[in-house]
Amino acid sequence: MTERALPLVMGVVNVTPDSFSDGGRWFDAEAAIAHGVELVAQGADLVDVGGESTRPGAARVEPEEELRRVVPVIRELAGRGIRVSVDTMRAATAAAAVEAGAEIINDVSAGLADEAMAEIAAATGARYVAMHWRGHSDRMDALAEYADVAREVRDELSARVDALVAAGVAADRLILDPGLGFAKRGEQNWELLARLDELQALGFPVLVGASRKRFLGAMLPEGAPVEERDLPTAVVSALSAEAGAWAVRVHDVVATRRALDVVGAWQSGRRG
Ligand code: PMM
Repeated sequence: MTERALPLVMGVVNVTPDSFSDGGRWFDAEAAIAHGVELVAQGADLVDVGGESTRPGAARVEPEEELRRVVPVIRELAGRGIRVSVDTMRAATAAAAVEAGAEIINDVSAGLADEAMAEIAAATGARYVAMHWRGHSDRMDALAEYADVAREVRDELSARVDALVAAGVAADRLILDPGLGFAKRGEQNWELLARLDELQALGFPVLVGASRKRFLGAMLPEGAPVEERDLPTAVVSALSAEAGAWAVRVHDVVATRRALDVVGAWQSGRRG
């Protein structure tokens, strides 16, 4: 049995007033910074700072407002030695975030939302998460049509890799993400998770972002609070570890850390 490294835990810091998953509780630089520090204390390996909600149906945030939200938070967290990614689809925000200390650009559109992104990603030399995306949140539910979801997500991401590399992004800086919930219905998310190996076959690290998403809420009793999605999220983290994911992006770091501790103990049992 081969020993595999456990995935990194990426803790979510949303600096937004309208995120579905934490109700905008961290819409304030100081609160966001404190939350990022707390997530690291709980065992996050890096924190993902975003200033624009991508919840289904969400409207876009003005570029200046997005910058105003994320840059001070990133500067402070990175200044404290915390590894930071910036969750943005905008090249200008990505550039400012890297200048402020972010080491990863997490672009849920894989460069499709802003044609300047690939060039900026190349120029910064930052690592770059290319997530599978078909369109903005106000219309993504209508775009969830696939004959074979795992094959199409892999092929569409592979095309993005080609475009990014052609624009100068080094292949060894790339991380891929199946984009759970983005133009995907419940059963399509499960199929993508079950067939994660097909995405990994492209040869890049894979990030899994299932945390608190609708398809997990659908397993719970009607009206269950969003925090109840943290247990199913942690189980997805454990299974993602077994599937060889590079990182998991989660809101509740404690639960995922515990789940990964269990996976680690199980794996060490295999070694005897
Ligand atoms: N999901 C959300 C936001 N950013 N980034 C990546 N790479 N993968 C994801 O699945 C993803 C993401 C959804 O919004 P949230 O921040 O409210 O969870």
